Amino acid sequence: MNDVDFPAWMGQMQRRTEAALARHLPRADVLPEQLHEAMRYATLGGGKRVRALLAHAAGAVTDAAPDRVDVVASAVELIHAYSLVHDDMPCMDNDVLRRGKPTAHVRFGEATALLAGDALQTLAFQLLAENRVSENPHDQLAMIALLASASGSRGMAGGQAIDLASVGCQIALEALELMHIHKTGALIRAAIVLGARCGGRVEQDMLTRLDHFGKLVGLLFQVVDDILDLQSDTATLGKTAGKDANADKPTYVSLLGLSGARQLAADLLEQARSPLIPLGRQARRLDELASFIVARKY
Ligand code: GRG
Repeated sequence: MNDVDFPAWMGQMQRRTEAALARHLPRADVLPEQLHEAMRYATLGGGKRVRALLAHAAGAVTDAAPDRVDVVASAVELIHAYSLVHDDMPCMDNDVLRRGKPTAHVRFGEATALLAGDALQTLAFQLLAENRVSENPHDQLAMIALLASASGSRGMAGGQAIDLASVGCQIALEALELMHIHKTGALIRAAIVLGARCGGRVEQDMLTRLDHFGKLVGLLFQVVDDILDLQSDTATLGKTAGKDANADKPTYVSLLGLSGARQLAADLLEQARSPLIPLGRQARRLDELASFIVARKY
């Protein structure tokens, strides 16, 4: 698998992630059927799986067994799917389209969507508690704690709270960065560190480098997301384009202009690559993923 080119590797890993998620999610014919159907609807059959790809690419740096990485990659994708379900609800971003199909609350109603998000989140932690992802039980507990803090009030949920509070406000670039380090960046960073920690060959210097890469790539992801929100269209994105400007949300484009945001993305890409250099060829999928994040069209 290491010999194939990047698009082939990405396709293989996306299919692998889809299969792992399909296995881990409750079957739709098991009670309560509608809740399980909503969980599967929100998680399967869409999404780039960037976080799972990053986990596998980081696992390659520490010679992690792909079966173990599947577990952390699935857990992170379940948290991501839950965040999208809740983010799309009328009490938050109030959107009707996600991954090219009606959002979960449009399809199943608000109460079921809320519960599906809740259940996706708890399933993520159940996976990490029930499946061995590290030789050392203390390390495994630390990995569970890492995912919890990346998802909670000091991570993604906290970033979302800052985001909701910043609508219609003028904020400085540093405040925007702080918001995105939490809202989008924390889970991306966790995916990378968790993937690496599945491996047997984990050195602190390696983890520090990967974490630094994750922080920069998380920001990069958001800068590109802001550019796409303005530049792309709803059909390509699979979600409503132009949402941020319409909602009067501060973005990298609103603060820096389009060319400033593009320049920032180029700078962040260059900075993100640098901590990978001493990790050599085993880090090449991470490097390729950083480029993919910049070049992506949706
Ligand atoms: C509700 C607790 C809670 C948090 C929501 C992540 C998030 C916080 C909201 C999503 C809103 C949003 C559009 C954020 C911009 C960055 C982002 C996470 C985009 C969607 O991620 P992709 O592009 O989606 O990886 P796919 O569909 O490819 O998985």
